[in-house]
Amino acid sequence: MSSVQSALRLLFLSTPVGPLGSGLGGGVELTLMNLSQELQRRGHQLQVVAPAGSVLGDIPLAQMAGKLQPTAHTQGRQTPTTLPDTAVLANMWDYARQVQDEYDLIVNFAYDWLPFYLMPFFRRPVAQFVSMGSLSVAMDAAICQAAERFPGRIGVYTQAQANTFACATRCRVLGSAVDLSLYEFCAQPQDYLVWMGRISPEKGLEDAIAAAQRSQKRLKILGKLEDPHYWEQIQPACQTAPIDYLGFLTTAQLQTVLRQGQALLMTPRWIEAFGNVAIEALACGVPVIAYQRGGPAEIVQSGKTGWLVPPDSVDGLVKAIAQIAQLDRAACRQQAETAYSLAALGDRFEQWFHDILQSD
Ligand code: HBI
Repeated sequence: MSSVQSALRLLFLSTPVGPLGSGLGGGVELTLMNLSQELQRRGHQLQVVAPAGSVLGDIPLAQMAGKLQPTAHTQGRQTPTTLPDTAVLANMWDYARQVQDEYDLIVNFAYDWLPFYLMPFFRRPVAQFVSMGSLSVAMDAAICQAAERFPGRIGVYTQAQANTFACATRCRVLGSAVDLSLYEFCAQPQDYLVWMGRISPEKGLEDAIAAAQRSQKRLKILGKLEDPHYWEQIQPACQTAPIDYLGFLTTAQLQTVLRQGQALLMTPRWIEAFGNVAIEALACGVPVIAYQRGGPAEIVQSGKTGWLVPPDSVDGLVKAIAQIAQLDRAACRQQAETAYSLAALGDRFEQWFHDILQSD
């Protein structure tokens, strides 16, 4: 049973950029799957509202029709808020308005303006889980106004992510987690490196390809091909580098590839809010070689469970790849079990929800 007094009735609203299970929602899909499973296991009642076509294990789902929302991470900082006609985001929140009295707490996981604007229009408290760092003036204003007006209601993955907002000190750092039972430790890796993530410019895949080529190591690439134009752009480098693109795999499939890797390369161009792929790797005993920026910089214990290198330095990646042998695969798994288990995540979110309901 949960550590808070009674079971909570929770309504979670997902990202409107794609159905759950499509990979378009990136790390938020994994967070929603893991958090929902753990809270349901603890006896809380919850329902997840998401675009039609979503799948989320055995978690009760309310699927909404409507046009998907343009992704915020590819727009510019001055981009005005947009809402397509028959927007799925609007339909999701109209549903939430109708059912709100059946729930104790509403939690938004969409990185969009509307859910923030609607907070004072709801009778039930709305909590905001912010899944990326600062991307636009409009969202920064929405997030910091909510932090001001509704203290304690803004949750984030990491302090590095919170620090990208003016209201950094008013954000609740909640971290992330993986279901460790889905990841099998591997002590003896094969001779290849791994890169995982949405294939989109902000993830810096071209640097991982360059580093693998200079290290003469095969690179296996996993993830949703989100930006075909960008993929075309980096193809020339791929012709000469030994790479395999394996597409967007389920967790069960991806961990069979990931666990046998010598290391995971993380090359974020932006402030990665967390970097769930880092804890997926650690859970398999795979060390993480990452640019020292954003979430991964708070996860990797450089010299022990991976290497942190100067941001955007391919030389730094190559140097770290040459020093993989110094890293301890058992320590990687141990770090995941200590800090990134579902139980640890469930405790952090339960406490956050309890604190919100206490102060409501
Ligand atoms: N863009 N507009 C919008 N809304 C989201 O919820 C959103 C997004 N871009 C990316 C994204 N969510 C997730 O992939 C990240 O939060 C992890």
